[in-house]
Amino acid sequence: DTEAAQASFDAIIEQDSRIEPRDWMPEGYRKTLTRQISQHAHSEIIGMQPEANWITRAPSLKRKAILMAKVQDEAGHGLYLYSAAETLGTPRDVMFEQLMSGKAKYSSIFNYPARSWGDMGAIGWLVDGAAICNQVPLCRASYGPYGRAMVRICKEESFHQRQGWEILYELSHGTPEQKQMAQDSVNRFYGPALQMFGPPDDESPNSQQSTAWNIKRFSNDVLRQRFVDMIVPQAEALGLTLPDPDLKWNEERGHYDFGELDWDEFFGVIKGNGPCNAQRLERRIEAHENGAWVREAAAAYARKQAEAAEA
Ligand code: FAQ
Repeated sequence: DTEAAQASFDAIIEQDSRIEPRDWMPEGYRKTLTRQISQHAHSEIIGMQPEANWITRAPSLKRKAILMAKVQDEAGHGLYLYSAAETLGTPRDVMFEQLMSGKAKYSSIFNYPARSWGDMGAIGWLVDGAAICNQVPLCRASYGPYGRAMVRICKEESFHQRQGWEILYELSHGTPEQKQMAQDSVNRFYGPALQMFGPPDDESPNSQQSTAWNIKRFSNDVLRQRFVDMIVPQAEALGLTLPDPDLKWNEERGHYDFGELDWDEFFGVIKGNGPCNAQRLERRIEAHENGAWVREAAAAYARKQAEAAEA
């Protein structure tokens, strides 16, 4: 009965152990995980667009090969995460539909344009850097398939961050124009990257319950602070500055203080009004439609195989 099932679920959470797909779970737990994991999958898939935009314009064959590999990794992460989300009962088609109709959210960061090669560096360093800070604790999320997916994904994200850092390093040690390009990219991506961690804790409606269920391990603000503390010395090593006049070491707190972010901008972007929201969705729908023949062919092949096995 439900009471016994709930008690066993509570005990698993209490022991900080794992819930697996066949285990009983409260509807709210299933729902919030489906929401978070599918949003994460959508982010990976939409997140391919800003960088794919630069594959044909990479400055060398080697850079092109690296960037192509990174974008392919993102596709892999997306598919991996859709698989994890499907174990909770929502079919992939339904999740695709939610994305394409504009109902589902994906990370705010991917609604900003990638204007220069320097942006490939800033995306790798700051966006993948923020993604790692947020996702390493998710490796211990209570839902087994999600936690295990995160372990693999984080390994690849580390390579992504390193390649972004290296692009910026090269640029900032190049000509004055190249250094300026790197600085301009960091200036544009810094604020939006900090917003990837979500709204401030006192405006984060899901945090409390997700923390109680051992999905979230640290609050949005705690992880944002961890990220700022991590990137300040990295920016110094790059020879670049972070565009925040309030950024300052606070001896007492043992952390860097930083300025208030533009939350009106953030909420505007997640409502669909960012600079690239419409274009991102348009491209995704177009790609989905262009792929219809592949899905049809795969389904026909599977049907034939099944018929042959029966005969
Ligand atoms: N953008 O109550 P909370 C990547 C929504 S990394 C858009 O705090 P929660 C790698 C939130 O969904 C990026 N929406 O929510 C890559 C909620 O709305 P809802 C993806 C946001 O879930 C790099 C509402 O605001 N990473 O893709 C954002 O407890 C380079 C209230 O917020 C993940 O998804 C935002 N930034 O905490 C790929 C990580 N923040 O659903 C390509 C997994 C919040 O109630 C290139 N997700 N919202 O309608 C998480 O850790 C959490 O979901 C948070 C939000 C921390 C993002």
